[in-house]
Amino acid sequence: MADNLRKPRVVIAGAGMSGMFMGIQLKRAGIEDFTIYEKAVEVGGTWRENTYPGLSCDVPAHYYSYPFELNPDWTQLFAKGPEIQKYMRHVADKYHLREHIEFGQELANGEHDGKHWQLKTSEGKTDQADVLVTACGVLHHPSYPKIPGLDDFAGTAFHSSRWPDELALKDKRIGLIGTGSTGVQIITELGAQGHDLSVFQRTPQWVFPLPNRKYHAVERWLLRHVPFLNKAVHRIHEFAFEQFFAKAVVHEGGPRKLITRLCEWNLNRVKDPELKRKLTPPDQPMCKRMVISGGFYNSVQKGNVQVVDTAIDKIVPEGVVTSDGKLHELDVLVLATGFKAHDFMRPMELRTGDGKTLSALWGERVKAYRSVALPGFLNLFMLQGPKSPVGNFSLISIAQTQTDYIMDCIRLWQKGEFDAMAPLTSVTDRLDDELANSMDGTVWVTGCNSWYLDENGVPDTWPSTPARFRE
Ligand code: N01
Repeated sequence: MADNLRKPRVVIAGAGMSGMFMGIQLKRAGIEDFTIYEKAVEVGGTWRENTYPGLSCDVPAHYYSYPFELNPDWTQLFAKGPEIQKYMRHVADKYHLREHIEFGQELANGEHDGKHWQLKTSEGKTDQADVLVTACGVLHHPSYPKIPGLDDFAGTAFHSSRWPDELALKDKRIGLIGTGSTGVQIITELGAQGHDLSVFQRTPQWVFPLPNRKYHAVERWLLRHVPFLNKAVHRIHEFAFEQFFAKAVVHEGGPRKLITRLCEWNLNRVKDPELKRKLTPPDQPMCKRMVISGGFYNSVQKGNVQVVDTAIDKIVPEGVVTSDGKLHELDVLVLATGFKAHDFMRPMELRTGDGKTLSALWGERVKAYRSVALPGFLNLFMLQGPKSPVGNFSLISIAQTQTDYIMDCIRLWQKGEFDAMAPLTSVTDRLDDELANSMDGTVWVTGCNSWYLDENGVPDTWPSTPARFRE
């Protein structure tokens, strides 16, 4: 780093995929004065926290990879959770991130005093920073269903992201609430293993039939040894994803029609008309987050899986009672009921020098300047913030675009071109309104309830192409 450049002190909240990306970007720019505060005792975020059976990524592994650390050894098209977590730990080690991470410290609050961020963790540690970057993830606050009697259940009940270590399932009667991506992954795995499983489904979802192909040893050898092949495969996956899924969600047209036909074809593989009726969604494919699974319909057609589409009335110590009065006796109850997707870095409390708080700013609705910054909050940047393209493309490529943008800002700070920056309220509001008013034609507003929608029913997503987002 040139000697005449200022040296920033940067604090990052969260050592998941995005926080690690930010740390590596800083190191690549020669900035070593940074700390990542991580509430847990290991890196990986989502991939550390979720350990349920069947956990895998719904983005192809060769695309869900850091572009500077492509992995020729992915074993499957959609990598399983433990394999991704191993990759995250490898990246943290290889890029010497651990020496910058304070584990077991959750950043709880911060105030900008006009010059610096004054920060405090829940554990009482204090710190100071020129730049604060929040990288707390999108889907990390479990959403618990409000069902009467849930606390009275005498068996073991837990949220899908809190799967108990060494839970024995043999000969247990298992119930599962929720049929989003998580529920479908668990059902597919437990169903295939022959467990006695009752699935409590409120709304059926479309399932895109992409089998999770295993890579042959020869393919992995070629990726390891043929120059540039790994990079080419990454680019091909990126291209395919961006031209197909990313376009289909924001424009009506060929890709959306093709995806719809493939989902319908997949559903037609269900032979029993009553089961097919239960599994037929009332909305368009991709209005909710597309579930990708090659094995779900096989699992639910096995005799050990029962799909219950009668509404849940209450939970009693013995199990789940549905509105027809039937008691479904259970030993284990899995709540695959999703996440509070619009909390972002909250409950962290951030405060501007003139006393404005994050809770007040986001009181009516969450908003951000171009997904990364907030009016009044000097030198604060967010990764995966409001209106990030979480419905359009891989979170790693979003993190790449956002960390590039933040690094551009930090470079200007280093050159002394500003001391503190924040977007204007008027510009933030105008851009946010423009995005909110550009959702016509996207699939997210075609009539369904999903975690993409904010508390006002507006998609908290990016209504255009990846290229436009980067631009
Ligand atoms: O959560 P969801 P998820 N009574 O919100 C049901 C990502 N992910 O954890 O549709 C009964 O999608 C609810 O029913 P309904 C992926 O982006 C990524 O499955 O609201 N049911 C729905 O069926 C995904 O989209 C990977 O009517 C209740 C389900 O619970 C996101 O995580 C792997 C209920 C919630 O579905 C979230 O998926 C897995 C109630 N009271 C997941 N409350 C990766 O690849 C809720 N439901 C990274």
